[in-house]
Amino acid sequence: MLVAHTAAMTVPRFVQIHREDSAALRHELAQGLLVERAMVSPKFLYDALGSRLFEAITELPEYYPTRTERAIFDAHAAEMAAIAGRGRTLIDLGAGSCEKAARLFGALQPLRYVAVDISVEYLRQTLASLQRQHPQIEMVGVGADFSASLTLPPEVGRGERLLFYPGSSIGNFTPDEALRFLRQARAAGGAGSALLIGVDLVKDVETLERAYDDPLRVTAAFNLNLLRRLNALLGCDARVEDFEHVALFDVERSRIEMHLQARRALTLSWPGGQRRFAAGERIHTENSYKYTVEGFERLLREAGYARTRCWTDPQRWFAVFLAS
Ligand code: AVI
Repeated sequence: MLVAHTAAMTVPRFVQIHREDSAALRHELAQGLLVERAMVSPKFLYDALGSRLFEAITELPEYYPTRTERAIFDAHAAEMAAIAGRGRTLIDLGAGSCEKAARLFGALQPLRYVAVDISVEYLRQTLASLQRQHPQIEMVGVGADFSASLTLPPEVGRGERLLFYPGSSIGNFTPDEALRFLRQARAAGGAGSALLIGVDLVKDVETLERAYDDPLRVTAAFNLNLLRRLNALLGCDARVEDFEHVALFDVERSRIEMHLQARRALTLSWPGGQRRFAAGERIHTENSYKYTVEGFERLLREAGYARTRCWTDPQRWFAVFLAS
């Protein structure tokens, strides 16, 4: 009996609640290309190659968010855990390699770790090896697309929940979408839950633009890879060499915008459609909003979080909020 129980505790469980609908994806891509200001959702940046390129971006000296957030967690994890409470169910939204959450296991001592990512397949190997290192933590992998709506399956269990959303992924939503997401996170957490979230802050334009247009051109490759996805998913005939990567900070909207800009006049064609681009015309591929501490606190309050704590780095480049 004891053996069976131990075995059950050391094997992660998996549940896939998101199914890819390729017809819907094709429709979404075609619609985006046909509007006046062509756009493609940033979710299409993350195929296997795109995810690897993003991992490489996080190691660039110019891309300060990852290492700045890590330093904030390293310096303040014990205090965060003391406020959030130990022994919770830690729900990692967009877990990826699970590395960020795993670094907090020592401080937070979660009873259960729920890693949510769009593909459960991506989580299988990572969770299996993480489970071996932390046999005392019950682990669940959930394949879900929470960019549209955040609903958690019953496998998450009933314990008090700490939702974890690091990396300033909230910045890839518009402020309205961010507010909706924060409200949904509150509802998904339930009574007594808390949210630990990383947010990139407004800073000088040069630092911001270099972070999204690095001299090694890794971010350019990450952005241009979207054309390969257009070809694979939509049957489009885009040529990577016909476009260039553009990343600019819009001060008024407080966001980095990434675009793919046509180097010459060209036409993109796919089964059932086509779109002409003049030289210099762009496809908008991503927004990355930058907040002030006060602005994000306001958003948290509007979403219904009554108590917030915030930690930043000495330069105030990045902030981690604990909201309950
Ligand atoms: C995932 N997300 C928070 C990144 C960001 O900074 O907005 C994506 C990214 N795009 C270009 N570089 C990194």
